[in-house]
Amino acid sequence: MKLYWSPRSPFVRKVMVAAYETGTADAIERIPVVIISTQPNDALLAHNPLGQIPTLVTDDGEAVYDSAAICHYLDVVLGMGRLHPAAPRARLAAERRHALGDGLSALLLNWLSERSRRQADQSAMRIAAAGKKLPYIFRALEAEMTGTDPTAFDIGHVALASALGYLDFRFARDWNWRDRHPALAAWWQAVQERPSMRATAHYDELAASAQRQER
Ligand SMILES: N[C@@H](CCC(=O)N[C@@H](CS)C(=O)NCC(=O)O)C(=O)O
Repeated sequence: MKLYWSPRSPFVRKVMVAAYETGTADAIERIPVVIISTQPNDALLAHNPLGQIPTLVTDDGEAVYDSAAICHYLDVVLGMGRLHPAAPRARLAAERRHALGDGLSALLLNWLSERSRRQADQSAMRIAAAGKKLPYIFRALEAEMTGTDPTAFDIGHVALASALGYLDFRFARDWNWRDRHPALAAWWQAVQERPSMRATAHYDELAASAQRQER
């Protein structure tokens, strides 16, 4: 199967973490894509009308999107369903964590895109609105991780880890959350050691190639 992929996307990372956790990573051929929000990618649109990554194309030619559906496909259709608990309450808790992680990733992507615009075009109100939500999100995350089984790792944990990884990748200098959220910080420290997290670390291939050209 083929995955339209970028090393800079938190949603792609979530899918790749799920792939390593479910033992399906070796069956995935990664197709690198550079996403430019103002220029939808034609090759991607041929499979996904939303023009977004991650998009998976199965060996039968079926397109699967978005990241939640791809994780479900890898884990429940191809795998043993270990990331998607079957018990209703456990599943509900996992899906809420999943939503929180994906919501944080989306907020960070919007924030980065707003911040990347020319100063005169930036909306101070949008940036302030994102800033207002962050403490609420981190309070919820701290509550999630307080008194929890530190070894549990379901699809919600995959999404949370992907969002925190993206925060470290793009906003490490802007938002020091660790001191005020010790349970979350301890969880995050431990989770980064998982082989699935180590195998999927973000990098900016565009910045690296621009630096090489300058030399
Ligand atoms: N809900 C989607 C969000 C994916 C997403 O936002 N992908 C970004 C890159 S990280 C993208 O492709 N943006 C291009 C666009 O929206 O046109 C998912 O979970 O897969």
